[in-house]
Amino acid sequence: MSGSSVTGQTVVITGGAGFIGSHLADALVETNDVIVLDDLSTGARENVPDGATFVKGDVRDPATVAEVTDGVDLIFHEAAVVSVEQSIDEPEFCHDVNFDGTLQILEAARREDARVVFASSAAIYGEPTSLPLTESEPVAPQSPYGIDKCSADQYLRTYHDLYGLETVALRYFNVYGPRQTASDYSGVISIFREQAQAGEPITVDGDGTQTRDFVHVADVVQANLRAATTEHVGTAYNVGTGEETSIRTLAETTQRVTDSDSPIVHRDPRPGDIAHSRADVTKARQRLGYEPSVSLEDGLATLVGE
Ligand code: NAD
Ligand code: UD2
Repeated sequence: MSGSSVTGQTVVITGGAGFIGSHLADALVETNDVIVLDDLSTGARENVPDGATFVKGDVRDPATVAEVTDGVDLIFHEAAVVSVEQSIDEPEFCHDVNFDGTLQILEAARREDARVVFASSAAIYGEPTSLPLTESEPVAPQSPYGIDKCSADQYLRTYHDLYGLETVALRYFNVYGPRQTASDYSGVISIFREQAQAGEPITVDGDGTQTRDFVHVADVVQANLRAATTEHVGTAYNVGTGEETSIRTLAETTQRVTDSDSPIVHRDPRPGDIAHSRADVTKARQRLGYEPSVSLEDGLATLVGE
């Protein structure tokens, strides 16, 4: 995994049994003391690499967080309820986890003087006013999920400005890769791949002209490793590729890469869906040395046979 090296650290990865967190654990476990805190609500124990210490627990619980972060140098905070739809159905529960849970982590980091690298989201921008999206794009989250990510993202900067805590928020665009579970709520790439490999119709919402910036999990890990050692802290960085792909093109590419006979069918558009999304990654490139390295075609190939 490219990116500046993190070695000899005591590292906590919340959500480390999940899709992104477990790839982060894989990248760190050989050269660091890695502790994974996860309640296994959507993560899987088998995702956690051998050599990591696994603690089943909740980021909302102060005693658990205090125990797990005792003596920690670096915290990657990935744990969250990631479903936008679930945040709309259960805003209070998702606020508890995604906002209050993050505050627990920030308070623990303040006690331990540990760096926090936080999984923020392009969801904080809502419908872009211009593309590509820079970090100075006005925030306008459209879901409780986006609001909680936006608030937490701002808290990281404030904890740096008020207490001198080393914090970095990484605003992930649409992440895909091995171990992303396909469910009604998961990313479109995992859903299309599962449909194509099962020979089921590939379901495009609306006319499929809507676009997203799909970033492979290997590049998200790269960004996290660079954020862990950068001197440019107390700020946020977009993590994407700078390329946008239409959902219709994604469906056709998935069909081809999986050599599937699945037909592509169009459904009703998703209410409130964002029309276009594409990251400007200049700030991460210049300050972190981040360089997206996995093309969508190559990235999709890593999923075939998963
Ligand atoms: P995921 O669901 O695989 O990972 C989340 C992990 O957090 C799971 O292992 C889950 O069990 C754990 N978790 C949830 N609630 C918890 C709690 N209360 N206490 C402890 N652990 C808890 O999803 P992911 O895609 O790997 O997301 C990781 C992070 O990246 C999340 O913060 C998500 O909001 C953010 N993110 C993801 C994307 C994407 O496209 N996947 C985009 C933007 C931001
Ligand atoms: C949301 C979050 C993002 C991240 C992501 C999880 C926002 C603005 N963004 O992104 O932060 O958490 O979810 O991956 O909240 N689609 C289809 N057919 C399907 C499924 C989806 O056409 O079977 C379309 C969907 O209508 C949308 C696009 O694919 O236009 C992307 O949907 P998504 O759920 O993968 O991710 P998105 O962009 O809503």
